[in-house]
Amino acid sequence: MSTRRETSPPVAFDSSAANCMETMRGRAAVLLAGYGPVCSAHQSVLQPSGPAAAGIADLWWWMFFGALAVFAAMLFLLARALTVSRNYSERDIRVLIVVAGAIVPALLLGAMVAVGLTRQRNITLLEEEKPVVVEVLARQWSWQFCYQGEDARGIVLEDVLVIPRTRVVEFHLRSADVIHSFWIPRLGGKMDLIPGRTNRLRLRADQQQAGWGQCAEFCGREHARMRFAVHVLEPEAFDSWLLETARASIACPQPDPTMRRTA
Ligand SMILES: [Cu+2]
Repeated sequence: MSTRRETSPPVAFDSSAANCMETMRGRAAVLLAGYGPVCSAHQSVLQPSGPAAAGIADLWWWMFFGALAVFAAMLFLLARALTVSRNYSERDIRVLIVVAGAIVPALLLGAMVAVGLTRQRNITLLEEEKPVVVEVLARQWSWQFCYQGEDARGIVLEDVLVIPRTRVVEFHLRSADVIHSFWIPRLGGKMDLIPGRTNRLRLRADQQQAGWGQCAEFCGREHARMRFAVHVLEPEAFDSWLLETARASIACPQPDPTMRRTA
């Protein structure tokens, strides 16, 4: 029995995103000239649509402004060293080395770790219960999503992911050939799919615009096109979609160990 039994998504593709993708494929120069801001929103980590991505974006801004402050301080010290002539004592030099070389970096790195730890719960979502479970099978160069659970029997989507808003989704990630990386920039961090292993990743969408997912590990010549649309439905609409779409139970697609790898 064939395990490749795909199901149509419940809503049409986001046309602005689709237009953007076409633009990106054929018109790199035009993209650079002005289409960038329009397209970038679909895969921007700085426009988070869920708590994991928000935690990562927060961390990114802290690091950005921290690095900016250090850069400004270094420029100030450099300008001062070039313009002010002064003889430093042995003690001044030791103090400078200890303060600028040990104490300040330790404080900055400590602050980064503290910010990271406070965001950890939101990024991993491990404490949330009863997630929707989706088996993900990646192969050169497409994605298959197989929904788990009584209400989701037989639902398999290809290159389209449908998830409920405000509910945690746990992805079980496997690869049929080479190493890929599962990444929905507006929902959270990336996770590798490694042949022979199953990795787990939890994400939650709090907004309906979640953009596109993308393979984030170079996996062959069509790697750049290995992406998928993400549709976020209201929880009730998602449950209705499951009920309407569920079919007779079939097994989720499995990696084929004899499958040839393509460069
Ligand atoms: Cu890939």
